[in-house]
Amino acid sequence: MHEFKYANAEREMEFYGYDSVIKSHCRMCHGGCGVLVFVKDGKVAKIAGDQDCPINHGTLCSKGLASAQLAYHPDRLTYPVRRVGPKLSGKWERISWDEALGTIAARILGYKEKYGAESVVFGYGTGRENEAAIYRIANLLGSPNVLTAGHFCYGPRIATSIITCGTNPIIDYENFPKCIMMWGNNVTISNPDCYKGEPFSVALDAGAKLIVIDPRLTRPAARANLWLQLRPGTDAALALGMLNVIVNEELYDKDFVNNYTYGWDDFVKRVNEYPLERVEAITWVPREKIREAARLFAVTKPAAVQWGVAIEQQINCADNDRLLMFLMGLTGNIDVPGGQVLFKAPPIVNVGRFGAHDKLPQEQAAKRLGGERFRLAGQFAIINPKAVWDAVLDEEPYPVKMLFFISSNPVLTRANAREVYRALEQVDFMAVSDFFMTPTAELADIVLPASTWLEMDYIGDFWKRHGYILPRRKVVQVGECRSDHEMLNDLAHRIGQGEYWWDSFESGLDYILEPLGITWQEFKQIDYVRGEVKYKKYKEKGFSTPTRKFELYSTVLEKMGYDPLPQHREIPESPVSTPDLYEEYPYILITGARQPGFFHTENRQIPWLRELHKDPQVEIHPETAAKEGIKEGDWVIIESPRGKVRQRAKLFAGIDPRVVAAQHAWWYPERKEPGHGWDESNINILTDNGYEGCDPAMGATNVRALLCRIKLELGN
Ligand SMILES: Nc1nc2c(c(=O)[nH]1)N[C@H]1C(S)=C(S)[C@@H](COP(=O)(O)OP(=O)(O)OC[C@H]3O[C@@H](n4cnc5c(=O)[nH]c(N)nc54)[C@H](O)[C@@H]3O)O[C@H]1N2
Ligand SMILES: Nc1nc2c(c(=O)[nH]1)N[C@H]1C(S)=C(S)[C@@H](COP(=O)(O)OP(=O)(O)OC[C@H]3O[C@@H](n4cnc5c(=O)[nH]c(N)nc54)[C@H](O)[C@@H]3O)O[C@H]1N2
Ligand code: SF4
Ligand SMILES: [Mo]
Repeated sequence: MHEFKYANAEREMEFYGYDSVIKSHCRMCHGGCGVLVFVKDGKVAKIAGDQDCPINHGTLCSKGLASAQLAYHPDRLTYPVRRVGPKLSGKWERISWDEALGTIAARILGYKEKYGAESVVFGYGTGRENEAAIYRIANLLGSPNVLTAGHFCYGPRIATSIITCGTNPIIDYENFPKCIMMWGNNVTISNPDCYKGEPFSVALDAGAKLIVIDPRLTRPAARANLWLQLRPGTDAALALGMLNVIVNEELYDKDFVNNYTYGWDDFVKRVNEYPLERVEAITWVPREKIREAARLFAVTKPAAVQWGVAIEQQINCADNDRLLMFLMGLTGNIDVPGGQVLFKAPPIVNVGRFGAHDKLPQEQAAKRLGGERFRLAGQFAIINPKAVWDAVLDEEPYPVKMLFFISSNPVLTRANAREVYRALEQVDFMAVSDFFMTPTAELADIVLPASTWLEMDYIGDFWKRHGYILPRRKVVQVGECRSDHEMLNDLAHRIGQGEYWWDSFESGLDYILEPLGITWQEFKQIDYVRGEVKYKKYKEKGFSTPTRKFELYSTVLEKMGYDPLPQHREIPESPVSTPDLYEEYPYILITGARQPGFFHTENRQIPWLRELHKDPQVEIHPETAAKEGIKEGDWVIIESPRGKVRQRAKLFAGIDPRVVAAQHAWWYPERKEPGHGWDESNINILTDNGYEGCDPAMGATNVRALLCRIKLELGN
């Protein structure tokens, strides 16, 4: 048994009669928190935070604590099933893994033969740590089409940081930033990607100044030195305004600018197109506040930008990401202690190499759906979801015949949900791997039961950029559930990829660890491995970009035919771009701000977590509510030109009266009829996915700022 620091562990073991305690790493969200899992009679009895873990230092969130309620949920799928009868008939029969994977393999090979490998689309959800195996099977098959949330989540941060400075700059909380600018993010709730809320809170307690850029008064905004309540979707203009101040007041790091950047003069011309009067008019933020924020951020060292997904789910996605990197770079905060570090991963086979991207033939890569339109995305193997729905529904530019979703619920999480639903109803064959029979899984032909994090061995945080890898250790087995990696390893053998896979997936873990010189069994014995920590690496080698400089003027975007400098584009549906529509739909709708107990569509059936959020809620300013005759708790109809849904009013003075904020990903697993009310409160019924409204380089769909109207539901 491992040595562990947990004050009550031994007493609890004795008092409750636990049989064992196993160290592992949670993955109820993007994962990473160290846990101690107490086991009794072969079942998980309790989960506690591991104080030795450098990621969470013993803290856990509600989702991590409730993990066992997911693992042992009575509705959980514990064996493979095949649909009998038409879609939504609700009739399923139990089949063996052999039959399930045999059928899926035969379909894959059949479609490949008849329509080409590109007619088979794999899809995965966010950060479930199965992407390396999914890309591996797709690339070896010859399909360039892996559908993810990468067009509007995290993928843009990776793509834009690679073309700007070589990798994603991660905040060095260990060395205490003295100023944090939290931008379109709420890390203490979301704990996303490479970040957890705990080190952020510790940095604030240690005295860091805080600037928050958010249209809503979040908890961090309430304790911030400055809160900039911008008009949703105007982040690019705001960042350009701040950069204008930093440039014209000469608050930038001159050594960095002179020696390590590319395109300064052009960049200065561009920021001068954004004087603060113009920026104030676009963003609704008073110019004095913009100036104050720019100064505070630029003069306090070290400083860091805690950025989030809100800046990516917009038409200015890639430019927003680059602008925030410019704020980090020009103030001298890249690769310095307490700033934003280009961390090195431990020497392992990384996600990209494991994903076998080099095995995808060029002529197949050229067929990537949407790759010609969204060229930056295409280069990073990311596709826009609408391109998949079009290929299913209209067979344009070629037919897609099979969808295989492994940890994704696109009926609720992708824009224009009715179109998504139509595509899933119509596709020739669909397989899903999930924990539950979700509204997406219900449209499948075969559904496979997936293991939770408590039921698998894996290398946690293997895809992240913070420099750590952590062993996730299998604690229990539930039914016939299999991890996605084991399932794909088996499937790969059945479609002729055996030579690239392993007899058992444990050897796949050994393969990942090979460059480190250890095996999985050895890795399992240690707490974590961290890559070498070194600052200012660019001083020796430059940045890993075509010019070896920090690219303010992007030579990569220029080559792809895009504007090499960032700009503000007005969002497609707004008081400015569609004034007539604004008369009919007089509020700006933002969607998806995270809730602590849920992870997108997940956890609405988990008792402790549903207790935290019983119904979907839409935040409305009290003045707006009064104008519309809406009271706290009323059911409200929210409507956009695409459709309408219902959520409950939450009166909230921390939002601008011209803006409302609805929750995303709602369905009702407690309702037993097929569909589980998937279209009743699902905000993606309202969002649009038209190509014109997407970011031109990344194909990011705009789900953060659209127009809507609200009214009291009759019968309240
Ligand atoms: N309107 C609006 N829409 C949004 C957003 C928004 O802010 N607003 N946010 C978007 C963002 S950022 C993202 S990343 C996407 C997320 O979109 P998705 O990743 O599609 O999110 P989920 O709907 O949670 O889908 C995960 C499904 O996989 C299952 N699952 C969980 N873990 C595993 C596993 O290990 N293996 C398998 N096989 N199944 C598993 C869960 O039960 C669930 O049904 O949603 C996006 N949609
Ligand atoms: N509990 C929980 N945790 C999660 C998730 C979850 O569903 N539940 N999802 C995970 C995923 S996949 C992701 S991507 C992350 C996302 O996590 P974060 O990056 O923290 O993003 P959100 O909470 O979606 O939004 C952050 C803030 O952006 C604000 N915002 C909305 N529109 C705009 C805008 O136009 N500009 C600016 N500047 N701000 C705006 C919202 O008001 C909100 O407070 O969370 C991850 N963690
Ligand atoms: S933040 Fe994520 S990894 Fe940490 S306990 Fe919560 S769900 Fe688990
Ligand atoms: Mo995401």
